Amino acid sequence: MAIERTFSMLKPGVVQRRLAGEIISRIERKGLKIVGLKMMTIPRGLAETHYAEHKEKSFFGELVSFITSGPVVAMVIEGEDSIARVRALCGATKVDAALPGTIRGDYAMHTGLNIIHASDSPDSAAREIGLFFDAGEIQAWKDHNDAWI
Ligand code: D4T
Repeated sequence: MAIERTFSMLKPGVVQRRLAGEIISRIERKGLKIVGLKMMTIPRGLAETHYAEHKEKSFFGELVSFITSGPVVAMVIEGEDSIARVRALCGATKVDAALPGTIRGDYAMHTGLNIIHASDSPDSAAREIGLFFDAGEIQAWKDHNDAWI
């Protein structure tokens, strides 16, 4: 398995619900490394670029309005097979399919407000990290827990 970097984002509502720490803890406890972290309010243009693949979908307008409606917490997460592993921690996109024990399964009631985003492929991860982070905002740090996790 390769060491990968992936992009994840706690969507609007997580900060308001005081859940940011709890959810970030789940990512850390898994053994993944946070190498980039910032709170931001996403400008409309960036939201439209980020979700460009959904431009023709009926929910696109609501999606962009929601994602720009309040602060998000953007993260770059590093670790073995991290793209698939962060997606697994998040659970299914549709909240009816998101199992208890996953972040969406435990904290979300509506698919349109499904609480967390995570890149779904190496290409998306590279693209999304580049959209949200400058190279200087990402910290490479040595993990001395490697032997234990
Ligand atoms: P994000 O991008 O939020 O991590 O979601 P996923 O990668 O898991 O899923 P996605 O791109 O298919 O959906 C993007 C975003 O749109 C919302 N959505 C999705 C919605 O409101 N209704 C829908 O039917 C679907 C499929 C939720 C996530």
